[in-house]
Amino acid sequence: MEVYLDNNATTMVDPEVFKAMEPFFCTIYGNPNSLHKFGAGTHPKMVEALNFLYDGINAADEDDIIITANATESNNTVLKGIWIDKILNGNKNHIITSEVEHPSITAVCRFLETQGVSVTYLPVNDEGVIDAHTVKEYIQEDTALVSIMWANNETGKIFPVKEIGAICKEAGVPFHTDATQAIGKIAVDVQACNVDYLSFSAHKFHGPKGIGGLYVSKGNALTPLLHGGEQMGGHRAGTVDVASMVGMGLAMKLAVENLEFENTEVKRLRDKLEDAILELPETIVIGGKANRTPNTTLISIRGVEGESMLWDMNQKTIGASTGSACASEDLEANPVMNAFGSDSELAHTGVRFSLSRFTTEEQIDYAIEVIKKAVLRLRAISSSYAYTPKNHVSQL
Ligand code: C6P
Repeated sequence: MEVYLDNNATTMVDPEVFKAMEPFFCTIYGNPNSLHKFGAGTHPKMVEALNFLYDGINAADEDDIIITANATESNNTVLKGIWIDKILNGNKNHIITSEVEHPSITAVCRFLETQGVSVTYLPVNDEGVIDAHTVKEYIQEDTALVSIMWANNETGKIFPVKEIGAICKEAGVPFHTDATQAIGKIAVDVQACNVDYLSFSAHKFHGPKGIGGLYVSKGNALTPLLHGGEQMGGHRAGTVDVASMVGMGLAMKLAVENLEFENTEVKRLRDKLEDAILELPETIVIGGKANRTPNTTLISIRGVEGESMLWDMNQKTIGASTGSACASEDLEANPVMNAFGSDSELAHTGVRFSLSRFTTEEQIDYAIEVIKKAVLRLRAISSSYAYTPKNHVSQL
């Protein structure tokens, strides 16, 4: 049996989405900016896709949704746009973010620091989230942007975006949230949360790879990252990948329709898997169980290297991860676990399991069986497990 439990890295394209994309490769293939019928023929489905995206995040008609290549591009567009417009050409010089953002935020912030920008990286509390009031404490006169993710990709922890949005609104500071891991898992409402910029990637919610979006609230347009043609109203140059845009739109619609299922059935299977692993001694859910996306669990299994666990599971055709897929070749301790103040052993023992609406009960039963055996095997040969005090983990 094959079991894919790495849906926070990417998801299978929903077959319905794939079917909707197919005509746009060999039949309706015109350039949407061409004036002839081949170009115009793409428009109805593009408009429909855009409407699904607006509805999916409750964007207002006057707001903008820019189609990008992925969340990485959306995040870069916001941070670099703010830098150009509010810092280089304005009187601001400070950005607030968190210590546990995806590298497409933190690496850009590190780059901006080399350019003289001051960045505050807020730590997470014991539960793995930012306390909204710390955002308020750190906002300064020259703060150009607050960028805090909606949900963490490794722990699944949901951040208090509504409170942060309200704080930013009151302070007159633009608020960006990376909602890449929230869409399709929990309800996302940009208006209710006073969001100015929001990033997402279609492949995290059963759409295709290579396409994403950036929501921009009315009046908050930024200098584009990509200059060129007049596509996207001049906000993002380059011919739009129509097939992928159509796929992303439908994937968003289906994601919203499946939210209830995600928060009942997918959550039930995640909890079943988690509870079974937690029956093993000296295992903990990093950040605790409260307030998480329904599909994710990051579990530390003392004495078991995350990579060894992945190896054993892979032998039995189960795919999971030790954290972010883009850092999986990096043998440094997991930065998210470090942000919790975990010790170095714990930081190497996390395994992330992320389910989807396509995960089945049989797959979870099989995974439980394999994981339990793997933990016993790996602990039996682990010197660190044999020789350190048994209550080590429970003290954390
Ligand atoms: N996280 C993970 O395994 P792209 O690659 O641009 O489609 O998505 C980037 C991205 C941005 N923000 C968050 C919160 C994300 O989780 C990701 C992708 C994957 O956790 C791959 S590194």
